[in-house]
Amino acid sequence: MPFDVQFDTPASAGGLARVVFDSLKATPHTVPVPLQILRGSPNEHWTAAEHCEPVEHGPVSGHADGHWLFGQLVVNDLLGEQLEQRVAAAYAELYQAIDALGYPHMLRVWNYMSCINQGAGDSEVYKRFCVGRAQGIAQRVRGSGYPAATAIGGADDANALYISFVAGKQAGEALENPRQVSAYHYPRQYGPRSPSFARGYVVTSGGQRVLLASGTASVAGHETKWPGDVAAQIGESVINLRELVAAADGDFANTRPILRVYLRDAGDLEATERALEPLLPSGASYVLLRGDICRSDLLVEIDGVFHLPLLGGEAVEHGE
Ligand code: 3EB
Repeated sequence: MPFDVQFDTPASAGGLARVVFDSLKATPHTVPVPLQILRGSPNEHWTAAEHCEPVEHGPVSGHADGHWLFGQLVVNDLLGEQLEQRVAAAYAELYQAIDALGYPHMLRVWNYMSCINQGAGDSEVYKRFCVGRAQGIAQRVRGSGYPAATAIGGADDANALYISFVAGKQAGEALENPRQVSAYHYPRQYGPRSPSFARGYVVTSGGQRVLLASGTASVAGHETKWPGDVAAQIGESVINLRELVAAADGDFANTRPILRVYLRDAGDLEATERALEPLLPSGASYVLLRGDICRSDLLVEIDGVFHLPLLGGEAVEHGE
């Protein structure tokens, strides 16, 4: 198993990361997600097969086990004229850090930022974030492609960008969704620079495969489906997740995913649970968080981790 993710474990030392929801405070032992919890666990615990040690490089800190690195970086004073430059600098530092620490393959990135939908047209914070991110990772994206990613708004008063990530000593495989235009090929209407992320990323190790699913919303082709209808958007999002799992040769119904569900309007909580519960595999667990989705007509987004069976005929690592 490359790594495992569980909700609601008692605070314990060790592991790759303890992700704490509804928190603004990064500590050497915790990775904050600055979004209010509407339902579910206060934390996510990422564990690894090997012993984990703290690592640090410049503004990036985290834990690593020799195969995987879970790290974080907080950008303060995000908003203002320098937003693109600040994001670009943060991403450049991120990629410098994973190189220097010996985990050069970026697998998965979460971006939680203040005021994501503030500003009109190309001046919207999310679109400017995309410009900065693209500048910061220019030349740095390797053969394995872009990482999986999430970009969600919240903690508007914090005026900050909370980046957390998983990087690997070895690359895995970036994955696209056949129902969706790749985000990095979105047309101009969505902003001056298309979003730099893959729909998912698959890592294989120790005979196991793990799919890290990007933020998945009600987008088919490149268009928003079902504006104004949260239940229908959930249906479309789950179809997209199912297709993504199928693209990784998995069977959605037989997975036990650990999900983060982001909801724009806390008043949609009950409608969301009603729509979501029957669509998820029985082994699924999720936390519901209050967050703004990067397109203002999107009401809900879902990301998470799926453990998949090893593909038939694939070599299992030797040496055990
Ligand atoms: C979409 O499908 C919804 O910019 O990192 C989802 C996941 C979305 C990640 C990102 C944006 C990002 O286009 C938006």
